[in-house]
Amino acid sequence: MNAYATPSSSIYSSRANSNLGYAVRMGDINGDLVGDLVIGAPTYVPEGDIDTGGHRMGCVFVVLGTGSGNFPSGDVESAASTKVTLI
Ligand SMILES: [Ca+2]
Repeated sequence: MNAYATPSSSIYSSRANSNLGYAVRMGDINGDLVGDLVIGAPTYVPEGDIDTGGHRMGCVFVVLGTGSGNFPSGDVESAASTKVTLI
């Protein structure tokens, strides 16, 4: 048995120091009976916004699960269906 199975999905942030995955919860956000992910990135600074270093904004991303039981892979900016910026 392989203790390190290959993941079916991989989600990352191309934004430096975003701390994507600091908090992760799963639930059915859109009511389609398929599990979805809510992923926190407490120090995420959206593109175009100024990174002041000591006072980062943060974001919460919602990534919807697919009917096959997987999640989209790639940068969270494109994988997420919804992004909420915290200020
Ligand atoms: Ca769902």
